[in-house]
Amino acid sequence: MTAPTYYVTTPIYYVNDRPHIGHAYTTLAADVMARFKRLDGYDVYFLTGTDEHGQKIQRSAESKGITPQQFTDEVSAVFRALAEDFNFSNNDFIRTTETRHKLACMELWQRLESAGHIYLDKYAGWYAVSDEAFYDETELKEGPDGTKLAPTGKPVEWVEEESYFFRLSAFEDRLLDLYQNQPDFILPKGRRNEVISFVKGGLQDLSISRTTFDWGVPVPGNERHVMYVWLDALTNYLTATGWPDAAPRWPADMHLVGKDILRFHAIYWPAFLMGADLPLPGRVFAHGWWTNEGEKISKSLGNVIDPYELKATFGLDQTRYFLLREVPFGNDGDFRREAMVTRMNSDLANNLGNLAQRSLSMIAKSLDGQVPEATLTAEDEALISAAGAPLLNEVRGLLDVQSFNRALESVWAVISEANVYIDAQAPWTLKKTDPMRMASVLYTVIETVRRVTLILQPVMPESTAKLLDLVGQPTGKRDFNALEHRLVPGTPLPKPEGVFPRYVEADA
Ligand code: ME8
Repeated sequence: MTAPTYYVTTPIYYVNDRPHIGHAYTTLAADVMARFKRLDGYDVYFLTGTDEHGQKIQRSAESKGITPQQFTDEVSAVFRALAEDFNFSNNDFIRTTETRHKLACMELWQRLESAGHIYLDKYAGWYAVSDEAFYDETELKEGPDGTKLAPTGKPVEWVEEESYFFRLSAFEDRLLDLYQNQPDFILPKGRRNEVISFVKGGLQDLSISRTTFDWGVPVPGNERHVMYVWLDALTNYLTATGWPDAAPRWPADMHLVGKDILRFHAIYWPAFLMGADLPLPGRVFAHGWWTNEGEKISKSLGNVIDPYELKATFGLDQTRYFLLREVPFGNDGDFRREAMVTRMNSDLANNLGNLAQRSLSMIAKSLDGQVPEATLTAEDEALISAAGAPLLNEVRGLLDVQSFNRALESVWAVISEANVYIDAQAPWTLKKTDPMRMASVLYTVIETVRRVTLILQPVMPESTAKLLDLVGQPTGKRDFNALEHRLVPGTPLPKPEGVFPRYVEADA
């Protein structure tokens, strides 16, 4: 039987910026989806990369006095390194300056053109280079000094030039049908409703080429024009499947994006695909934005959250856990250092770490460091079973709607039960009164730890690998099938060591 496939993407990031929390956050969520699906038996393709064309990048390169190609080579490498440093398991890293991508863009353009969806006209209107987006006069607001600003707060400039247009207005009904027939095409629900009302408000044709700069994919047949950077960027999801050659991985199952770029993914992208007669992705999920200690994050305030600093201060897996546990994925969230420390110490060091450490050190000291022989009671069995198929099913269902925080909550419900169990059974007392019962209790605890650890692998790959070593789970057997087996008594265990350190504030 061939494995079912799963194709998940992140936005491709603009190379004009250092990686910040927003970049790490979306890619982390995609990584967890990808890792979970792999362990669950899927053939997974996980794509991330960099968005390298357009006026914004051209200007950034100019301001540094280097060519856009030099500039994008440098910054793209920084994003590639982020993927490695955060243990992201992407299968591919795409750059829009690659030949494979330019060819895919030109092919998509030609298909749209030959289907009659593209025409040449003149654009006159507002453009925000920072957003690489066109805005209607009615959407603009006034800045403090009387200048006009995009709804995102970014400055806009007046653009008047010859431009190709995509007949977006012709796709209104088909888009509304899509949202209707595929109710979870856009998640979360609140965002879906926003998109629906935007489309119902009427769509204007979209300017899809520019002539006043040249850092982009040339328009086939008219090289004075380069393609609008969003048409170019969105096509990356298709390029990476090998399209226009045989592309069995298309369509993507899931595009993960930030809420600010939902419109491009949920309106423009499906319209382009419909226009080219290509299958549509399964879902676009828009996550919320982080603030820092209650403040909007901005370079000018100097409060950008650096993912590397979080990793250095709290540890990589601790950071990964916090970001997904603290805030529902679709909501905005506030990064508070105090909350980070609490999660690290209470959930990880105390609840999970201590449970494992206590039981494994008793086994090392009193039971020859081997998986104990056990005679299990109904209560023992109940705890072990709760950490098996029912928990996996619950987590699977929650991850299928990107509810990372609730999935982690349900794992921690079982970890808490195991803590209540060990305290009630008090194996440290049984050591003197009933050593056989002590062995069964410790077996029950480490088997439960083994199970929850298997399920937690996608979120904390490094720490769970260490913990699985400590409970004697063979390295080649760590997919979810391992939940159907149990630890074998007599298996020798390595010397226990703590996996989840406590965070201790350095003395000022
Ligand atoms: O938009 N909290 O690239 P980008 C959470 N190239 N997420 C945040 C955030 C915050 N405070 N700030 C930014 C682009 N983000 C395009 C995508 S895809 C075909 C092209 C997120 O480098 C934001 O929502 O600006 C977006 O998903 C990403 O970081 C930044 O992307």
